[in-house]
Amino acid sequence: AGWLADETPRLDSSVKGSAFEPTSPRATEPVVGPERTVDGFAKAFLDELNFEAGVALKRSTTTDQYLALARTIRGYLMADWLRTAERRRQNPTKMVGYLSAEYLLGRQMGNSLLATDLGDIAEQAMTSLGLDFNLLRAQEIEPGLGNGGLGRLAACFIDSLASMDVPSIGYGIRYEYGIFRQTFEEGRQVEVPDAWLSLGAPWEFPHPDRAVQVNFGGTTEQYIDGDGRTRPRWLPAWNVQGIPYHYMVPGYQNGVVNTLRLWSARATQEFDLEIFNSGDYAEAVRAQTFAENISKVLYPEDSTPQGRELRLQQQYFFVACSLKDFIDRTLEEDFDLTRLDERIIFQLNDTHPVIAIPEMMRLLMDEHDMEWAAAWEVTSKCFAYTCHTLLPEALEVWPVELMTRLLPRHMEIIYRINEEFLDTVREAFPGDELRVRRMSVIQEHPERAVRMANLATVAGVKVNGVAALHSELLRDKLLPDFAALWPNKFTNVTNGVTPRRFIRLANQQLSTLITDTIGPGWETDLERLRELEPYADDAAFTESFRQVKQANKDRLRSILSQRDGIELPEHAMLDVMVKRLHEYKRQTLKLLHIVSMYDDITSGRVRREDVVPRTFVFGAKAAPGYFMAKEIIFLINSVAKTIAQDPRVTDLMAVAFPANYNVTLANKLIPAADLSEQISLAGKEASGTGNMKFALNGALTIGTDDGANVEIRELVGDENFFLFGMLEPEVAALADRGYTPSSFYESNPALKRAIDLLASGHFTGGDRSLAAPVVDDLLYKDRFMALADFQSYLDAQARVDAAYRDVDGWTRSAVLNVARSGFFSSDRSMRDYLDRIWMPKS
Ligand code: GLG
Repeated sequence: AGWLADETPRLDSSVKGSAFEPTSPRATEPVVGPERTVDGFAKAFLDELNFEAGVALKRSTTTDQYLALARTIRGYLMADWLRTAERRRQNPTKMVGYLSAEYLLGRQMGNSLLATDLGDIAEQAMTSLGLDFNLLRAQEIEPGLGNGGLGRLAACFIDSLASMDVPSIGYGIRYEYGIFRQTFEEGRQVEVPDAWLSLGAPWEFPHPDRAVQVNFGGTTEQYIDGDGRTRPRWLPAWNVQGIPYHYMVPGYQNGVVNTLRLWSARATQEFDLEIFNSGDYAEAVRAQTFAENISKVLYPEDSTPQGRELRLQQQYFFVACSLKDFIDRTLEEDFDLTRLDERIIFQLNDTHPVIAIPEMMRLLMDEHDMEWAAAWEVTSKCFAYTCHTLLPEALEVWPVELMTRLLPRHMEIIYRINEEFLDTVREAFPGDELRVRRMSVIQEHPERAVRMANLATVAGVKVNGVAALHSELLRDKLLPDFAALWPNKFTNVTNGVTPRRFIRLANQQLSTLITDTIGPGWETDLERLRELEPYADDAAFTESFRQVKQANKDRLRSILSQRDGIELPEHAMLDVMVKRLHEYKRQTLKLLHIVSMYDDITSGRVRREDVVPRTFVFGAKAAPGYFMAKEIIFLINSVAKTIAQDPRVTDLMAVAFPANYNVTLANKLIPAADLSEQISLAGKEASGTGNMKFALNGALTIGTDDGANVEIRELVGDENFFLFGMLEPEVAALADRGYTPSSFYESNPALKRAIDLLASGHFTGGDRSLAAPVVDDLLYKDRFMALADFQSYLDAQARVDAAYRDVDGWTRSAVLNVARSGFFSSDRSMRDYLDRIWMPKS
């Protein structure tokens, strides 16, 4: 028996080519998926359950069934995945490498069913087996590998890239714990770990055989190489392994499946073995835990930097894995690295992956023998940087001390990049040492530290902001010195959202109405929504449109009742503010409006019959260490509870704050909303993307002149948008004059009443101290000028009420919001990135 002799394991550590390179000599296997029929699906499902999981249907749990269903669906994507990879390998062209520390993916099943157009077949197959399809779908725990807008944007972008068949790969981190699950205890946020992998992970493909080693610490030294040249080298002190986990990124019904490659950290075997052989088993296990900590948990910080050593380890870890993966495994063998920019452009999603720049220099010089000048020449063509903020305190800086300790070789490279860069500055602006200091990649005060945004701007081909206003302020206020030196480096790409997940999946009824009205195809050509404009005055269409909105509201009421035990009134305007809890976003301004409305009703200042009934919905997580944000959550919950228990108002207002706002809940909430709250202080919200989702689902926006609100208003028209508040230059002028919130409090009776009522303890069981942190901050600090915008906000809310009373007028505006928001498809964003940054024509 010859096969008995062939048992010696052959270790193959030289895996070459991208993920699915067949190791057999057969270059292409004919890949066929399971049959696209109800019976074929049911059979594939039973095969998964019986032969992969080893469970009989009648003994199976809901979890077994969910896992088998997920694996069945992914089976249908597999052939397309293999084919896409093969096609790209056969015809290597320039690729996009999206480097992002966050991907807020949301549930995978619905999206996969939509991409494969298997929804009906899958549902019927489950029914034929006596299973509840929707119950199974509800089992999925969404991968919450991101905090908010930045992570969700990355997820929308990879969806668009696949739907547009752009050769691309997403690189990131497979956090074992994603964004925490939020619960409330006595109205206060309590964080629970998000063990999203605990019941199995049917959407991922681990490849431990393709591990990559990542080094840390130690020192550098000079040595003489074979050609007698003095060269630097890194003598690292410790290392870990990065294990790639692959996720399918299906395009929308186009046979394309791209890859998202997320890295998980593991202790290296040598490390392990050495200690193990010394007899210290406990120490070996400890070392493993230490290594695996790197990808253990997502930092739950949003729009604030987290200057922790582990965070820098995470950043370098995933970036080092990704660059190595691309150069050693994805690129053709022996490709001339001086032409690397012909094969890849890495987009840096915020400063989190910026350490990739010195890492690329290190790889090219220390591992591929390139000289500095050649390495810099090509490195400075391979990266582009997207900035997502305007708050200067949110830009990452890493202490030189930490950087030197963790990545000594990179620190050397950064110094040299900076030296040469500062020479350029001195040449362009002779004698201007102040400017040199401002632009330096290294800051000197309050401690020596590396400014990651400066590094990205120096090395990047382009720097972009995420909405027109933001890109302008980024260029003129945040990085004006760089803009003076390199005016052409700066560009804008306004954010977008995927219409597949946020219209087709989230709002099936609206999607059907749209398709019935303008025909199919708008999901990948969203400007076609314009064709709805004439129907804004069509009685039959607007009636259907209203019915869709009402159905979405009814669905939401039943979800909130089941999910959170929140009972909402049947007929009321649904006024929604969902986003991370942040002072600049001004949830407190919304709260002041609610308290003011409550006060007007209870004090008899307005007649009950003049009140437009409203349901206010909040959804927001606060960073666990963000004291004020957590106090604001507590106060919102306190106000919600008091209002719910006050019979004087319960028929006119309700406040709901369902816990754990996430992508899954967003998909239920947004389609139901009448009014979208986008009320940040002008100049502070870089873009916002929730604002786009609401407009596309037929909510009207009440908003400041900030971020992408500006472009939404321009497109939908002033008369279909409720604008309020100071403009950015007015904000800047007020800040310069010196802002004193108490003067607004003293001079505005309505504002004074609202704040006094909040402060009185009325909403906090008579305990004034419980409201004090928020109230005192508003009165004496109010960094984001909520009080200055209060009156303007109230006036706009009065306009909202008046508009809502005119049912036809409101519907008309809502339809026009949908029809005119096609610009906000992330497909358009991707086209802009391609044209302006990744593959410019000129
Ligand atoms: C940021 C900004 C948002 C922006 C998002 C995506 O705060 O305004 O829409 O990125 O660009 N940190 C974020 O979530």
